[in-house]
Amino acid sequence: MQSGRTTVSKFLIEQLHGTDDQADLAALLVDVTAAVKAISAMTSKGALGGFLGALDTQNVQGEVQKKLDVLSNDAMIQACEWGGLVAGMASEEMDDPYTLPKEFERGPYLLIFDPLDGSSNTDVNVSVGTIFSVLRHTKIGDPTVADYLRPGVEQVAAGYAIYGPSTMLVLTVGKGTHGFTLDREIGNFVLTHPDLKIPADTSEFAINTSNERFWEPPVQRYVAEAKAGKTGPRERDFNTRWIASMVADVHRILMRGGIFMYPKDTKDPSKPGRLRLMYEANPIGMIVEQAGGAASTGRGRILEVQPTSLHQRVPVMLGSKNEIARLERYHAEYDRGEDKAFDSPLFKERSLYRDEARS
Ligand code: AFP
Repeated sequence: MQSGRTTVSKFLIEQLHGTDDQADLAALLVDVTAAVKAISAMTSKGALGGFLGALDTQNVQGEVQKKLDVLSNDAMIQACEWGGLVAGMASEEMDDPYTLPKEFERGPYLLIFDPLDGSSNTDVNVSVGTIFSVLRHTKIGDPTVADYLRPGVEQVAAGYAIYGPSTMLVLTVGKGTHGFTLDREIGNFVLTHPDLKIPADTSEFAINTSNERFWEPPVQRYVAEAKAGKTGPRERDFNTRWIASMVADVHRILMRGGIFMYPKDTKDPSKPGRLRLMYEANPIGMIVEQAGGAASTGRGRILEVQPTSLHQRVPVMLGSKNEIARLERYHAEYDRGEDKAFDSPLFKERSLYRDEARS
């Protein structure tokens, strides 16, 4: 290590010193970084690695699995199952929680992860990521599904890795959000972005606008007002971005502000949102809150949602806190039937959306 550089293990030992988690949590997160380095190596090989393309299997949500989804899942399990630090693991790619082989000691944590978020982007060489959440486990014996179903406020650590032009790790143990960059020559994550802060205000938003006609009216109102720019009620121009890889969109927001929305929509009435609570919304919500931002369903704090199933979906709105507060206000006004915005000319032209959403 070059002098003056802080590696992720040194940083974690210092951050957790004197806490209940001081020995084991740092060790577990270092195991997670080992998996992240392996996934980074696989994703960066691209077509040369032979890892691109889909398998003929589906995950529990009926999505076709990519080879890299499965390989990344295996990498996380292999890096974290042996050390006596986890009692069990759950992931987007496994229908049920993973029970550790008999020979491995059970540890004090549950690890929940999305091994390769945005994996539909791998074949087109766009940034993807790994998201992880850590809960304490104090019971004896292998955890049941019910042991995992705890709200995001109980997370003791959360983070993500982004496999972009550089590989970065962004994590929190509840003491701010911090970013590390992988130095491939020495094989270590080095602290490069301490104490990240999301600006409270922004003029940039990320949403998949192809779903606009399926959104609820409060989200349609927010986006219509932003798109109206200087000539609309917000009296300033906005900018949009959509990478279709949540980690990459969130990373941009941590670097320069903005908001990300994957709201509830009526496209598939059986799904109250696209993103998964336990391994996408909760860990990213903790990261965002620890950086001074907000993470909401539009009607409440994501981290306070009581999970009812491992793979449940949730509406997600997060980022610069004043814009998230505005979205929550729009939802509250709509729910109280006090939303005057729908009398505005912005919506007269769009009565189709309004009528569809209210019906
Ligand atoms: P995949 O992991 O299946 O590519 O899904 C990525 C994701 O969960 C999230 O990372 C994106 O923000 C969102 O889905 C993209 O959804 P759309 O395909 O509807 O844009």
